[in-house]
Amino acid sequence: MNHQHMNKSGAKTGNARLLAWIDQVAELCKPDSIHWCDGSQEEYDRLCEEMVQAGTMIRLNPELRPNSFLARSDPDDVARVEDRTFICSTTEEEAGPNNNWVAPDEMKQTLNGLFDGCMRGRVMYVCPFSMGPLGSPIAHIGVQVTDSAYAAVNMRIMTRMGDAVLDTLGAEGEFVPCLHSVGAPLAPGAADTAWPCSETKYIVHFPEDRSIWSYGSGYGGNALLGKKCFALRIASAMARDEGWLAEHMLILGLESPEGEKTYVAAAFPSACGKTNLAMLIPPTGFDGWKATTVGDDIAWIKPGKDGRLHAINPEAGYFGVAPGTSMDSNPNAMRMLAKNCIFTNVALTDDGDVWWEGMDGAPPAHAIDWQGNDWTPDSGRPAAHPNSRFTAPATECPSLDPDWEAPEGVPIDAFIFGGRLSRTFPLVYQARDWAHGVYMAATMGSEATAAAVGQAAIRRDPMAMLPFCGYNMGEYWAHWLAMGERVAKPPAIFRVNWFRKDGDGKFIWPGFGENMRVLKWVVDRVRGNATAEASPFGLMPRHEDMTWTGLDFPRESFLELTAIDRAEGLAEAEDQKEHFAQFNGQLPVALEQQRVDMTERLNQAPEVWRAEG
Ligand code: O2Y
Ligand code: MN
Repeated sequence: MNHQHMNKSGAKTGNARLLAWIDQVAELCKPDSIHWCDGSQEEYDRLCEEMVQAGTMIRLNPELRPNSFLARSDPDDVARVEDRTFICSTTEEEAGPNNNWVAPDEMKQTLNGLFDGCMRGRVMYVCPFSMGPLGSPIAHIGVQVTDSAYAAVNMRIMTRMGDAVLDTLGAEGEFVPCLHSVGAPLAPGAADTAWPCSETKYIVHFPEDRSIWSYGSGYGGNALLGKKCFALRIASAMARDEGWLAEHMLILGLESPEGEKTYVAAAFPSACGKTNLAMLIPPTGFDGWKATTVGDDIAWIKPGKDGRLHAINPEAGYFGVAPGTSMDSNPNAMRMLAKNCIFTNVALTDDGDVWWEGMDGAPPAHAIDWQGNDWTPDSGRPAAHPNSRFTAPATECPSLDPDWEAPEGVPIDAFIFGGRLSRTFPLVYQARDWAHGVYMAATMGSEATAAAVGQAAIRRDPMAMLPFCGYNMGEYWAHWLAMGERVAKPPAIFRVNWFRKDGDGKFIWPGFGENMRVLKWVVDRVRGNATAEASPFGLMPRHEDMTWTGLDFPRESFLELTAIDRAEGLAEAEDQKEHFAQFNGQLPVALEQQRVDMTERLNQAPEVWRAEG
């Protein structure tokens, strides 16, 4: 076996635990060779070129999309696999009803069987990576071992990866071992496929060991282990033990014309437009305001010496959904994708560029779809897979915040939680206090289906963390409640809903850049510059509390958008009972008390409450 960079005297790391783990993994997986990724541009270019030669990636037209590639996955390997994702804590109760659980010993036996010889005929890439700026007190190190060059190059975009991480790790440093295999060993002389993977898939987390094993998939969150597996599932358990928060949140900076900067962190369920909000451009009427991007998906948040919570984006790139991204919905993202990107499962145009549904302009007359077949607008099927993705370096983002790599993070003044709800919930409201805010976040969710008749069921996604919390959600809520006590100045908490519909089923709120109007009220509230009206749900703006320059949004529409129907509110409070009941043994009493208090406020409210002042 060829151990590049790795011999007794010349190893690039003296970290005994890392070297021992690599030896153990190599012995189990039996790769043909081992390559320690240095993280250089040359290495990235070489691996991409090798994948072009192997048919795994297509180089896009360099004149239209310089240094960019298209990969097409196996049609059965196109998304995260939640039903194959496991949290293997010692007891089932520790994992909670929000996770799939198997006893750690039993799972290790299964995995040892699957990983035995799984890298035969392949290169084993060792990718040391830092989640967060190297050396930041909020950052943590991981090492991903993978037999996928696609995973290795994506990890170079999504994390700080390579030799510099080994230097920071040093001889004694801690790291999270992340073992990944596509689960497709190659017999001697056998031809490879463009996207090797296995029908058998396991995405497994051991929160007590702080380790990750992923088998069978080469796609996204299943394979780029720094992201959902480490930065959310394992990190949420670390955060509970160490007194911080690992959250599914974007981080956005908002700078006033006077140069006052306010940072907010916002959680929305997957595919609710987080990247759009993270890269928002203030609309007409907000001259002199700037919105800047720190992160679009994950925030690690620790108490600072100043009594505030400080956040970093642990990632170094964006793995965003392509369909729907356009100059209309997200001009910053479109500019970001001009070069140095990897696209996965989008369509290929005849001039060697990419295309997806919802991109600006007319669809191409002909393209090659995400499965490599001819496609025309009459084909009757999408050209790009609905979960097709771009992987883009953060440094390509035009709205990147100047402090996005500040080692101490940026101070967070507001947490914003949102869902996709066509009724009942107003545009925005503020929590009365920390415990009320935790309750608002713990009960958030989106409609499971369009509400054709009556009230659609809400699929609850507390803090947008349901698929990502690495332990019992009830305990996680208790941790959130406790975090409010750990800092002198906890952020204010808000709920938003961009998706309320009128009686004709039309969205009332224009959304996108206009969401800045809501953010401005949030900023005004945390700075003590705006008043609010107490409603049964929380503190709400009146029409006159918000900035309307540049948008004709009549007071009547605003009242419709913010009205609270008592019967709908009470039905919501009743529905929350069932949600809470799942976490019975671990449900903090403070949250049930908040539910009771809201019911009480609704019972005392008029049939329809309006923000009329
Ligand atoms: O399907 C996947 O593997 C990607 S899921 C994803 C990717 C980027 C950001 N967020 C998500 C998510 O599911 O929340
Ligand atoms: Mn996400």
